[in-house]
Amino acid sequence: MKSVKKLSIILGVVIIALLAASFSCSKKNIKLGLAAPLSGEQKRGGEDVLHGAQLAVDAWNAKGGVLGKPIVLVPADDKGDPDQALLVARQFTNKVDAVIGHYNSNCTLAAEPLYDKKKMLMITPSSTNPDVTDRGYLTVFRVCGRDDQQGKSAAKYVADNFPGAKVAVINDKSSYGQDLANEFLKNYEFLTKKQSVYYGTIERTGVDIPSTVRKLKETQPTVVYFGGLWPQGASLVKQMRQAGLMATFVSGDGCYDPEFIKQAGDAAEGCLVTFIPDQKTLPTAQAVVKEYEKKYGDLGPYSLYAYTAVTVALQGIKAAGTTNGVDVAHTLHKIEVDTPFGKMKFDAKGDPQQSPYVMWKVEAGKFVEVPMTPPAPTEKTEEAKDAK
Ligand code: ABU
Repeated sequence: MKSVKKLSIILGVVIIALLAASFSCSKKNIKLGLAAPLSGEQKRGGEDVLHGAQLAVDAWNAKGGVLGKPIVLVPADDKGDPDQALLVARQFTNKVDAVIGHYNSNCTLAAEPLYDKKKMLMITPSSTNPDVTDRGYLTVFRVCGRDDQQGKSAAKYVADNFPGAKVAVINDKSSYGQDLANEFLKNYEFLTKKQSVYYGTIERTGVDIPSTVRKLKETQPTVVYFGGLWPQGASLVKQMRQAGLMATFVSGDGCYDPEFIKQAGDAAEGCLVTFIPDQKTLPTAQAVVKEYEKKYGDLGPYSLYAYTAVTVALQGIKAAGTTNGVDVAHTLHKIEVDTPFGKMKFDAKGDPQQSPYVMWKVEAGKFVEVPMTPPAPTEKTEEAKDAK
């Protein structure tokens, strides 16, 4: 009797496995969901990643797809809103094989618990909030850097280049803006042993920017660090200048966008933002950049990252021989993927092992890369000098 029961359990397991295998074999194509703000004030950023992702899908399809099947990109507009992002995640569940996105950190953070529950592969091209991967979800990856890295780079730049500065810090209350501003401040205070003269927030609607500018004027900062995206960053610096506040405006990747310069106009001149070194000059990116520009025009800040996220997902699926999220995730932790940024390998959290940040400055209406100051000599170096 016992052995009959055992046999029926084994048979049941085999049938389920066969059904799952036949389902996966019967799928006509491999679907990648693409979640980004495709409408509203962040539409441009969303379209950048949509175009980058589509270009990568087209390149893979031209070579026969993956696992012998064509790849289809399924775009969904999360409007840059966490509630909408969760709805998109629900729509994607059991309908796509992996997710490229989300664009905003607050959207990624809202949606990723569901992807984790369903063990779906999710690769964000642009969400830089550390929690995205610090939460430890196996199937969650990102291909860009983190705000603890860029906040530290910005703090070092300000400490080195603006000695004796009076620093004010503003964030846009989003997971991205808040965390980036805090990372900047934490590192700035550590490096200079000085505190900020003002810490404030603004709404993403921008409704309270005038009152924030008034408060800033009262404290007369010489540097204003802003954690947030380009629409609010442009409004803030524009209104600061209109009010006669000439403090140097410093921000992060969220303001590294041609729209920031366009919307801020003359007020953008001299503004500083952290982002990666020039992507367009990377030898490994030349062919993709050329193809992108031919098809879609200027490369957006996160277009190449979206191309990379698709490449990583498909390379993982190919190497694992399956779309099963857990298997693909384990595979991605073992392999090295050829991307436009060069060979990409992931750490235990799902972050790329390398993601350098540099400072960019707006000069004559364009972002120009600023050489970062070389690291200060170590004590050992000083001793070595003394010994000579
Ligand atoms: N990294 C800036 C844009 C997206 C985000 O992290 O919210």
